Amino acid sequence: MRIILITFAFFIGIFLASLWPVSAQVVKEFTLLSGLVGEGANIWLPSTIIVQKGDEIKLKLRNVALVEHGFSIDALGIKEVIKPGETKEITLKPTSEGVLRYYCHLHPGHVGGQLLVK
Ligand SMILES: [Cu+2]
Repeated sequence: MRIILITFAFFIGIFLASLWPVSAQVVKEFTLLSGLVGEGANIWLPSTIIVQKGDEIKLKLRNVALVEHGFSIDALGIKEVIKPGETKEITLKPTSEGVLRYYCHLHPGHVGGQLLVK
């Protein structure tokens, strides 16, 4: 009887271990909007995003304006153009701490923001 219980417990343990995730890949997702605020000022919102270095990050860049806008992060070599009404997804993984500026490379007056990597 004792050997049956030990064998049963062994197989239950193997079954439970198979349910445990080997590596939980966490992707942090943010949606950024480009549009008009106030009297014709273009802006990327939110203006600050805070992440941890090494995080897998997905940015959904959504242009709700009537003209195309750019999205650039020079430090990561990112340079995208998003058409009106379009949502573009990019993924990145900052490997060092710092403040990475993001901005629209098409319009100098377009207010950008910063990606804070802690
Ligand atoms: Cu722009």
